[in-house]
Amino acid sequence: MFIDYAEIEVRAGNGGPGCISFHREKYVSKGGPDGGDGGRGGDIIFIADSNLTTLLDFRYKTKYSSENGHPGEGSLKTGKSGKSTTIRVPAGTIMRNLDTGDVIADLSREGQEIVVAQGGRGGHGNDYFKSATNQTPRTAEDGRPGDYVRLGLELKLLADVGLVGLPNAGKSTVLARFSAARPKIADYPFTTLIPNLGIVRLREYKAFVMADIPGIIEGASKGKGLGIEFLKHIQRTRLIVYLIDVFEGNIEKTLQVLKNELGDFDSDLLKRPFLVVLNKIDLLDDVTLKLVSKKVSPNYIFFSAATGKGEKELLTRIENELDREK
Ligand SMILES: Nc1nc2c(ncn2[C@@H]2O[C@H](COP(=O)(O)OP(=O)(O)OP(=O)(O)O)[C@@H](O)[C@H]2O)c(=O)[nH]1
Ligand SMILES: [Mg+2]
Repeated sequence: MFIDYAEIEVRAGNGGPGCISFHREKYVSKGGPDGGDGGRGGDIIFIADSNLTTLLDFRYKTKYSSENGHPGEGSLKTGKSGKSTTIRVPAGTIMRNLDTGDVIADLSREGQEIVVAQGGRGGHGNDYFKSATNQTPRTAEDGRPGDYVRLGLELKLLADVGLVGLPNAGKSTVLARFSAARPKIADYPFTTLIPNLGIVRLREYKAFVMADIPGIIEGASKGKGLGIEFLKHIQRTRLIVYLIDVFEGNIEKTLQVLKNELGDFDSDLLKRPFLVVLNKIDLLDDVTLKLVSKKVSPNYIFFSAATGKGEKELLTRIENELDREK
């Protein structure tokens, strides 16, 4: 499981101070107290947004606060409340109070909202303190402090798309092409030792998570190569992309090898929607390319992670599959 994690501090607004004031009017002497209460401080509110996919922003901005309540005023005017701050987090974010360790919220549903820190109540103005024995109170209260909470945010990132292929097929190159992830890429097998994850943005509010995992060889389920323990990282992906080097002598056989290994690990993986992508087409001349395309299923996608040729079709096909799965 990939986990995105961030620690932040939030501070709700303090209540505004109460006001000390006495009623003043021409020809009226000794007006009574009329200091109003301070306004409430603003809250800190979190809301789940399924368009967001990472907690990355929270590593850059770690402190959040809300406006304090405004002071009370004469003529019994209550101060204005401070503005609350609403913070959007990816749906699926779990929030923990770092000081107590308690889980405060599990914002799993889109639009779900929670007030994590409450603004302080405003202080009473002097009008509040008048009594039979004290008709001219000269005291007012300060506002109460707003809540301060240290929060741990945790997001389990589930890959939507898993790249599966023999070593050297170009899986890491694909991830690097489409996302900001920078996995190691090299011209030898087993470059990737642990899964990498990247976010592929399709357009402003549409993105998916792609996982690049180590190469798989025949017998991997029996421990050959790097084994297949890491396949657990794609167990919950919604789409599997088999990436095959177009130079492979026998594309169908390679596909079968990959499927067999996946099936040995978890037969459910074979029921998952999948695409077959033939990579490195930049290395073929047009004539050879045509010959290959006649030999394989018309559903296969021809692509070059190096030049980007065919990327529009690939991304459209991935998007269609993911939309269908929702
Ligand atoms: N010409 C060409 N070379 C490519 C293309 N895609 C990847 N390569 C090269 O193929 C080699 C292997 O690429 P990687 O992305 O490391 O392959 P991988 O599938 O992640 O390999 P492992 O992590 O070892 O399983 C590198 O030298 C890449 O530069 C492509 O579309 N065209
Ligand atoms: Mg790799």
